[in-house]
Amino acid sequence: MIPEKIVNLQKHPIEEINYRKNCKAKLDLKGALVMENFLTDESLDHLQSESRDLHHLAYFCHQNHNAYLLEPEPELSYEHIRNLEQTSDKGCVTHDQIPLNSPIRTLYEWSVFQSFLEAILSNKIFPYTDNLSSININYFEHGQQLGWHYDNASFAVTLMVQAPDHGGEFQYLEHLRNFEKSDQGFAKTEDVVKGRLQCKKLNMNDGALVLFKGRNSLHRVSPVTSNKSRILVTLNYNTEPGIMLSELARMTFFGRLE
Ligand SMILES: O=C(O)CCC(=O)C(=O)O
Ligand SMILES: [Fe+2]
Repeated sequence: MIPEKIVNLQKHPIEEINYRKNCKAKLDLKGALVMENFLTDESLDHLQSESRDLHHLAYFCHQNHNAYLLEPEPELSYEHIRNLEQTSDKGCVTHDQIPLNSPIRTLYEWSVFQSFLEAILSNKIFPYTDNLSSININYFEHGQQLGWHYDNASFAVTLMVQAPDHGGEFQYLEHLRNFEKSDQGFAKTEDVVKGRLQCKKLNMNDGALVLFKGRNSLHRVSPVTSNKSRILVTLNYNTEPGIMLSELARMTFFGRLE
């Protein structure tokens, strides 16, 4: 499929300078940008059947972590928000398992799409150099979730392939910590995790592209409560060339190194 047939360019003219400026302004203001109907019907159909076909290859992992995705701080108790354990479980299909003719590969590599991302993120972007990490298809089945966390990366790019019928909500609250200034934002982080501070919700339907700045925004995917699973592609880029995902992360999420 040629790239011009993958993206709904009538609705999202990602080549246009003014459209790019508009998207950048929204992302900078809100820390998140949901572009509904980013995919054409044709490429969404293709991607939905492809990801259902690949489901049997998914590696499912269950993981406990804290919101800061760091080793526990021994000076603090287990109940302290810095150490408090969150649960994540999901399945993952890796880049090397995605067919060469898949529209998500074409999109990921398309120079226009990359320059659109670079323009709105104000950064150069590069793929991972290991063969597993650049494009991942993630599956959240009934009861599965992603626990509260802050991202290590400064931005995330995702494509919603199949939204669940119930649960599996993307919940977040922005500017809760300041990573750059080493402010860990313990009090507000704890308030959100314990449900004392109301978080926001990002609605995303099948075919939506989502850009999210998750380094200082606490976020999670709540447990899926329908039998229809949540299927979401992450399009992973780095701001520097030549980066591999760490061996620990590859073993955790993919169950192998290559
Ligand atoms: O599944 C999502 O929508 C977000 C995933 C996420 O937050 C992450 O991979 O860090
Ligand atoms: Fe995240």
